[in-house]
Amino acid sequence: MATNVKRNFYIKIFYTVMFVSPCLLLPAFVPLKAGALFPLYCFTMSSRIRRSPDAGICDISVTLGMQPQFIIIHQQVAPYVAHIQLNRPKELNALNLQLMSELRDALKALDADDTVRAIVISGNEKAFAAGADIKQMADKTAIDMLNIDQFSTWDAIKKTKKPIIAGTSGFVLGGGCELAMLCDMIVASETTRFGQPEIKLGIMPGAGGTQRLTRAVGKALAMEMVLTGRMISATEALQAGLINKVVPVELYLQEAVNLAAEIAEKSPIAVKLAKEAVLKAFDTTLEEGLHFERKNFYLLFASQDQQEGMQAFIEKRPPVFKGK
Ligand code: CO8
Repeated sequence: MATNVKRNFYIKIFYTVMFVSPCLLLPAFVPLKAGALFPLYCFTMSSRIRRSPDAGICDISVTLGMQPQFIIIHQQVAPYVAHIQLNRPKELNALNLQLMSELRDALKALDADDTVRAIVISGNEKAFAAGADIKQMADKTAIDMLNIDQFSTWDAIKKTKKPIIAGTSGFVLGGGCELAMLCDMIVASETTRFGQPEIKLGIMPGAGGTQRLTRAVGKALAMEMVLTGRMISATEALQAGLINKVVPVELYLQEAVNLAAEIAEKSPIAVKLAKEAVLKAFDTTLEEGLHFERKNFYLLFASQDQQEGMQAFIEKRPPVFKGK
């Protein structure tokens, strides 16, 4: 216990130095409104790290077995909401193998954590992620790529059962766009640019870009983006159905957290089964999808949350969902 208190004290000092000092210098270099708010947000979030409502201290690095290098995990940024921040700012959060492994491990740990019901993934104001790490891939042969098998990491991320909201700003390109589309919803700042520029590198999307983008925005726009590499604005992405909302840059992260928090108030079992059913729509026939939906619907009548939700409605009070 004493060790925990001491450790949390050092963590606070660390985050204060890391985030508040740059905050004091930032107004000299960038417009005040967004630049000053982000470090402030990080500081606020860091003070909540490792805290959870039910379980007291929750140390994700213990679960992970190591301290991640390229992501930061903020616990309880809102009740039952965790936030994973991609953190290779100098490289515009280019997704190298280690970052993707850390993201996979963090998502697996949060998926198994009862104090987490929804997850936000963000980058920073300049970039959610500018794609897979080109420098790491440049000298690889086809057989190297096959043996590295990085898509098994993506497949593992896809298995996350809890809802994931991408909070995006700046560049969302290539593998970055594919990662955002792997999330369940996207809240974008008005400065966000989405694109699949792989064609300019002599390759093509490989982590779902041709499939998920086409399903989201339709053949015409997907074909144009994939074959020309043209980026689209957040407004165009909203009109095309790729994202959920566009907000001013200083609000995108908070809005993503708000959306996650709204979902986290609901029954986690119902949310999990509903997410599964919606995703089923992408890889099955209507008939099979309806059948799948019905099974999940029946299953929820075995939960205490169903009884609580309906009883609370009848008694005109807010429900208290326990995920049981
Ligand atoms: N990989 C590696 N480094 C990158 C990447 C990247 N994708 N993007 C940016 N960087 C680095 C730059 O090299 C630069 O580093 P340095 O300072 O050492 O030179 C730093 O980030 C800043 O970048 P810029 O100076 O270029 O910043 P600008 O603001 O001038 O330009 C752009 C920003 C337009 C985003 C530009 O950086 C760019 O075009 N980046 C590449 C975008 C791209 O092509 N993305 C697709 C990559 S391929 C891909 O994602 C395939 C996915 C396959 C499936 C996933 C498997 C894992």
